[in-house]
Amino acid sequence: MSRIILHVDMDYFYAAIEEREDPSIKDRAVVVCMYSNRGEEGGAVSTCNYIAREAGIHSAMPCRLAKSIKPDAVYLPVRKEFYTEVSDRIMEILRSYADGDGELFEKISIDEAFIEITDGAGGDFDRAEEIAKRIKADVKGTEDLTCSVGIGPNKIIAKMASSRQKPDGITLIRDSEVGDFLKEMPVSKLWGIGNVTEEKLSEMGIETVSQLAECDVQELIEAFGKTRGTWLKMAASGIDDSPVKEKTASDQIGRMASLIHDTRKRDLVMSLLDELVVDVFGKVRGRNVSFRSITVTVIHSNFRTITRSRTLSHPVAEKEILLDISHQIMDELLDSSTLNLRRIGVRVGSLQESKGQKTLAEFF
Ligand code: DCP
Ligand code: MG
Ligand code: MG
Repeated sequence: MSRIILHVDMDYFYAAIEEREDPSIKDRAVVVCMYSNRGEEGGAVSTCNYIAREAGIHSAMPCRLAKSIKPDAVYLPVRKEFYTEVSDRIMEILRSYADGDGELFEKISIDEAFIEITDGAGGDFDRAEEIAKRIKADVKGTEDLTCSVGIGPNKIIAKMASSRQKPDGITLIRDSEVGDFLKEMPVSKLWGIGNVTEEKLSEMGIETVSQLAECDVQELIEAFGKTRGTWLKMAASGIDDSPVKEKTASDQIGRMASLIHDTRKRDLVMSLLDELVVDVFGKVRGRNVSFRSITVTVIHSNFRTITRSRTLSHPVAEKEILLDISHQIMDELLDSSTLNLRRIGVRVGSLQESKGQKTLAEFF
């Protein structure tokens, strides 16, 4: 059975958040600028909305140039912390759809992530498309932002598919369609190929992905070394076995689980929460780390996801604290809505190695 992987990328992310915060600018060109320490003159465009893109403005362009092209656009400074908060909430929503209780999830930048849904979709690409629609509706309903989704049998294909129809699109590439999808693509479009590789391939007479796929692997290995050469051949052939796995997973330990049936009965919810806490704490112990943040997630019967976190003043590794704070947060979450819960999760983050520190109990 083919894997099914989604890649989600938010549309004109920073500028879309600014539009949402101030709807009066929605019909105008909006440009978000990263000003350097040289002030407004030295800045570069972080991103812009699609109206500004039609005028020729794009990321990394000097702001001064953008202003000369379109003096009547709205220019706003980057508010990275604010966008990060929005991103964190979106990532929680996306994670809640991933197989393995949210384990098969990989955030790759502030506005994009891979979600494996092979099991969730029962291996069926049509069902995967329905899930993609639900995710888009969920993100739109919760954060009032749109995203584009690529669906494919592996990460490379999913990633390239998501940029096919932007904004607000879904692009589905089945296993059997991978060859056609890649065929006439220039090598520069293959995810993972940068300018240097592109130039080197061009010198070898390779311009398209299909040319690369047909190239003798030995020739690629001679030019790029074993690992990279083999990877190029595989990627161009649409083969990518790399797992969906959080790179920063080392900084978080969490678990999610479904309630036996949708409910908001406190004792049922808390007893599942306790099981999850015990499990998470076991892993904390196993890795000999302390944590500084605690996050509880609930997914309501209508699939709406809500997340709340607490950051402690210093790292701890105490089960009682984890239990206590998880309960507090869960009580708040139960209070905040009358809907039944479908799934719940608990996660600790901001991990630090416990350097031989012992808890009080271990001294006796
Ligand atoms: N970003 C940045 N500087 C860049 C590229 C991006 O600061 N050179 C920031 C701003 C973007 C965010 O990262 O909003 C996400 O990058 P994307 O490449 O996904 O671009 P957008 O989401 O803005 O647009 P698109 O709709 O094309 O995805
Ligand atoms: Mg984006
Ligand atoms: Mg992106």
